[in-house]
Amino acid sequence: VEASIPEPQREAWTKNQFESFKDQGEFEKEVVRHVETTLARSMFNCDETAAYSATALAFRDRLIKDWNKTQQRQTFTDSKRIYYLSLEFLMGRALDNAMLNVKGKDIAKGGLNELGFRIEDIISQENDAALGNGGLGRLAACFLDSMASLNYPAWGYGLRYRYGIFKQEIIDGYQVEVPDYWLDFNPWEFPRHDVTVDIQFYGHVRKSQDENGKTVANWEGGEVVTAVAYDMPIPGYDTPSTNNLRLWSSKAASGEFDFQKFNNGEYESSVADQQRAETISAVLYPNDNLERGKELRLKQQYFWVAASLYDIVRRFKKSKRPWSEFPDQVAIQLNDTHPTLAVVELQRILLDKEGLEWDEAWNIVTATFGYTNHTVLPEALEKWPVGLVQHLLPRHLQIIYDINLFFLQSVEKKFPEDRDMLSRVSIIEESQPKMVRMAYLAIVGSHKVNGVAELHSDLIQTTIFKDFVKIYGADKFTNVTNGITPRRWLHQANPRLSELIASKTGGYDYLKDLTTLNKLEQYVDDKDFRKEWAEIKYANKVRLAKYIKSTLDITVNPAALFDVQVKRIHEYKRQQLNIFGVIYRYLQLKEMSPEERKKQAPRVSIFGGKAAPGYWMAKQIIHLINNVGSVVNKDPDVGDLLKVIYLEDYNVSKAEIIIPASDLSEHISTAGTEASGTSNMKFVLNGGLIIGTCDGANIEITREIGQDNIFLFGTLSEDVEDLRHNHTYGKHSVDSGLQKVFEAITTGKFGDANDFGALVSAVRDHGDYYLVSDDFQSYVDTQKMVDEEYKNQEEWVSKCIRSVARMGFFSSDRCINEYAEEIWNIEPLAV
Ligand code: Z2T
Repeated sequence: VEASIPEPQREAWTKNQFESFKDQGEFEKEVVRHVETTLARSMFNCDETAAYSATALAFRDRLIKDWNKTQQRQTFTDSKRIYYLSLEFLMGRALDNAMLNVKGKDIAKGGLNELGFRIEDIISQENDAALGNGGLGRLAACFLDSMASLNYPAWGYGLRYRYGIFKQEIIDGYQVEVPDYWLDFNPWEFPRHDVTVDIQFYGHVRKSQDENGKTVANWEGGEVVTAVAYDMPIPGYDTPSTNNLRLWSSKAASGEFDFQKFNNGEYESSVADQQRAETISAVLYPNDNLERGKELRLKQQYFWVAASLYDIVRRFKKSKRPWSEFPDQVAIQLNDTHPTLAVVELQRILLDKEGLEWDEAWNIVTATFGYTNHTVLPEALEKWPVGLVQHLLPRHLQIIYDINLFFLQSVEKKFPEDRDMLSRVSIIEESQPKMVRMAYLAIVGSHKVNGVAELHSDLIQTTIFKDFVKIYGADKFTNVTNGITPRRWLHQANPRLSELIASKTGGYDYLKDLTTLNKLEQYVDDKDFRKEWAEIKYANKVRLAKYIKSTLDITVNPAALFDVQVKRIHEYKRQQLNIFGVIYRYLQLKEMSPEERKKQAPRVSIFGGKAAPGYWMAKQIIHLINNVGSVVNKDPDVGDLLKVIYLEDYNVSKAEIIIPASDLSEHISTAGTEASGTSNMKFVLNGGLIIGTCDGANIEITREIGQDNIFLFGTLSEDVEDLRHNHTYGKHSVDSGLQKVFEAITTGKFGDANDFGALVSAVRDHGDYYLVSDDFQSYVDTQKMVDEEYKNQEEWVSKCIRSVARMGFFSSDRCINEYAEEIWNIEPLAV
């Protein structure tokens, strides 16, 4: 590395190697300096907000040096970079993570104590960076952590939303959305007012001849919006590598036109233009697994993609390499189809701006991109009306048509006798109105397509993309099972368990190679170890119980089984199955004699998660859960045996409290619908068991930890189609246990029966698309097994330890290494 650094910079380079604070004194001095100068306050006046700001700034100073050097090293060595394009990055809080990654948390804890603060209070001052909906956005955040920790030269590109996912309040049992303005004071972002890109929309295409008589396309007119870069440092764990997350913010272009308007006294319309421009990056669309086809969303996508590609191409051009080497320097991963316009934009740049021939350009494009699919749900597959694309991006539509033409010609050549094939695989759906199928465009424009768990990757190859497997061969399609970062999801969220694990596995190196967790297996039968393990779980449950008491004023018994389902509310995730099961349990308890009741295992059913604001059915589910809670929780017949809790505003920082406190968590989607799931991995890694269907990553978790350590139930994905078919032909009657539940609901036991009519009739009268009735018996029986097994605590804890020992596979480090080898062809940069 040294030799590749130009002489003048070499000295500066070798100074300032990776270091945290020398000692507590140095940290305190830095905090005081920031309070007194950067924040212009006196220590006398330093409250928790100021202490947070100063601590964050002190750590930020440390990160900046490593960050700069990482970027310089990548430039000097001219390494291939991976660019991860994602409309969502669900980062959560940054301070705790930064302290742990640079190994400065103990110093900070002591220093803050000395200054009169508790570190947990300071950490909790920070707003979550909640620029995502759920699994897809959190996966992107885990990937950033792994890419930095493994020293890959990687950039994330996204949008700097002024409002992240809304905050959820529960008022009278209903979800209420409150805007999440999170940017008030954000020490983790660096505005780069000098890094801007002008982005064009609308207008028209004029063809002309260049000096060689070649036809060239000129995209003219329309309007321009400026993208401004905001950078966030992404520190790796125990390495100086600090990568960059670049988020684009929109503002009005300061062109001639606006200036004139301003001078002509058209002040109001000039301000209106400004606001219209800023609208592009104003708000995150709050839908998980649903696309609604809004024009502003398409604008967001092109704005972000065009700015990012401009940036990437600009960086490549500095290397003065021939275009043919672009894919040797650049890999771009499409996180779902949201950034698919990048395929078209790169082809446009190469064709219209750089003058390459179609085939040469197209070979570069397809060698550069990889596409990750995250769902098979039809309502989530992106399609844009041709007319809208034509209007907003006229040149792009032409290029899409050309891509489609060449693609269909090659298909016709290969399958001359299959008449329907062309219309089936066409990027343009010949519907009314015509639609651009973004997933097909992403497949055609990429060299690799992957699903996110084995079952999911098999399903996409045999269902929604099966024609493309015929066309391109199976090698283009692959699986990369999702993973999670053990730094945040074990070490940060569950420090005591992390410490216990470190004491038995030879220190914290397990955080860099999670497979070494297997050393724990030899302690499964060690009574003392089991005791310590159980004590930690209990302490985590006490912490959650306190949180429940302080936010909801409900007392829960930490000795009860904590049964948790926290994730976005969606019919396919089947929170309705869970709450119907809870009602069934309640009805059984009510029927029992006091003696019988004494034999029952106490349970706390904990729910959390947001419904998309426009998803009426999901909101009905939230309402039902809350109403059941208000009946059950005050019923003296039931007492501690059953409590039903709805935790408000589930997000990353709350997950860090909830997940370590679970005994049992629920991952009960209709088989074949949940692409992977990632919270299932988090719960098991924190020593909780899971109840789940044979879906997504549950299947691989079972393979790794063994079927004795997981509670599986329900229909298999290969049977789903037949069952649904039976429903539509009326060959179906509602499960008898579930009928009792419905009777309780419809007789008004949980409030106005009319409120929940739709939830009941979805199952009873409208085909039960998510097979709630089919799986009900098996679910209830399996929950009964859980109750029995929980009574034998020694055995239960053994299962938990054994499971954790076998979870090494689910690190996002393993996952990133697979992407790097199989898709990106990229190597870590030694430090
Ligand atoms: C999302 O969170 C997921 C898939 C989507 O498909 C969209 C969103 Cl916002 C378009 C989730 C999957 O539902 C989940 O199974 C998976 O674990 C996660 O992405 C990460 O791959």
